[in-house]
Amino acid sequence: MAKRCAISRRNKTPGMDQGTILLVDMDGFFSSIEVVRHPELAGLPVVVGADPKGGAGRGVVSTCSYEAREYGIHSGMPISRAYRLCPDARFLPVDMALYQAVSGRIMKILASYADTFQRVSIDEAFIRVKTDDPEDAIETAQDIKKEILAKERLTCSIGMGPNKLVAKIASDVRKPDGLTVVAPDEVYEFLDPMPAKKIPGIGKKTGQVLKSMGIETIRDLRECDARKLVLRFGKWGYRMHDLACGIDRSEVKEDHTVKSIGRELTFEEDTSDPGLIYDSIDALADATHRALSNAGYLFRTVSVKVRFEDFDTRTRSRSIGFPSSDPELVKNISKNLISEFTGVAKIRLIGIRLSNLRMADNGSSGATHRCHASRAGITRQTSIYEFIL
Ligand code: TTP
Ligand code: MG
Ligand code: MG
Repeated sequence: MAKRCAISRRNKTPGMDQGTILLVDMDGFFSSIEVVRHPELAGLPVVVGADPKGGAGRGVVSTCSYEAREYGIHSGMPISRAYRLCPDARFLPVDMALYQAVSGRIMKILASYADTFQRVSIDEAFIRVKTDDPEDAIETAQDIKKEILAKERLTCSIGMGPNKLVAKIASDVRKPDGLTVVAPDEVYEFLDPMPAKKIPGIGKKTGQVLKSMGIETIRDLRECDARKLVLRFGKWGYRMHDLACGIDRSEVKEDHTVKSIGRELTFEEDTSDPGLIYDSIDALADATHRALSNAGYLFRTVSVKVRFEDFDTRTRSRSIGFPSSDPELVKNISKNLISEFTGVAKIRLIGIRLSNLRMADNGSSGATHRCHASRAGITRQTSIYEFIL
């Protein structure tokens, strides 16, 4: 239910003059859609992802219902582990076409409420609302929830704040079906007690460095001398400090540009067989390039990702000086990049991602290439589309 913080228009903080920003994120998106399709699953643990094969399955959990989360299951977890945690859960395969169709309808609803609108991912968008009255913005958030529930029978959680950073963090505070409102003069009170890693961009590594500097909470970070952070992290130190102060000047941009297109696969068994690895790179390069062509883009950067048997995950990237649509380049660069990792340890998963994308002039980057991704030895392929934030 809505957390109604007292609203006030006093003490506007720098960087907070953008009106009111909402971040809407659907609850348990893929699994909630499956429950709408199979109403008999309501209230049960539902896991969407790879086939668990009675506990021997490989690949990962895409997402799961909140009932399944009570067993400790979460996105990205190996499906075999999810099976061990709750063998009685209903395990369903990913039906991306359905989720994309539902997402498209939801985005249309969200855009209809927005002064400016920015889709961030398949189930998430920023909305800037054109009102100076916080009560109006709260009413808008409640109307959005009602309309999505009435039309799609799905719930979402909404964070509302003076900028994107605060709205994003607020959206995650109460899930599912939450509404968290942070007024401009409540930003410190809201952010201060949170762990520093709640700030987007502060991951495990940065978190560890901050910890070694005695910084654990956002308040610690805010109260730290920005110069100290700059000495340690360069320009990112300034930005980090701003964010800890709740200052985020990035705008809600009407931008549907695809930022990168990727494909990855998990081997049926961990492997160090160079033949299988290089054949799989060919198949992935074909599949990724085909998705790029269909979406009408050219690429400049190729990245590969490798996950070893112990789950240690590495990435390598190379950029070329011109936008290209050449599938042979994708293959050659990928093979070159992956060669560093073959013969090191057994590999569990590999992936290719194309980024630094440009629209092809004619809206298409050329021929469609065959995808051999369903060949033996490969259990599962997933697609990753990112949108510019
Ligand atoms: P999220 O919004 O991160 O998660 P969610 O909607 O399932 O659950 P929450 O209520 O916590 O928001 O991701 C949206 C969808 O993206 C999710 O339903 C499935 C997909 N996804 C993956 O396939 N793999 C992943 O690792 C993650 C994080 C999400
Ligand atoms: Mg979600
Ligand atoms: Mg999301």
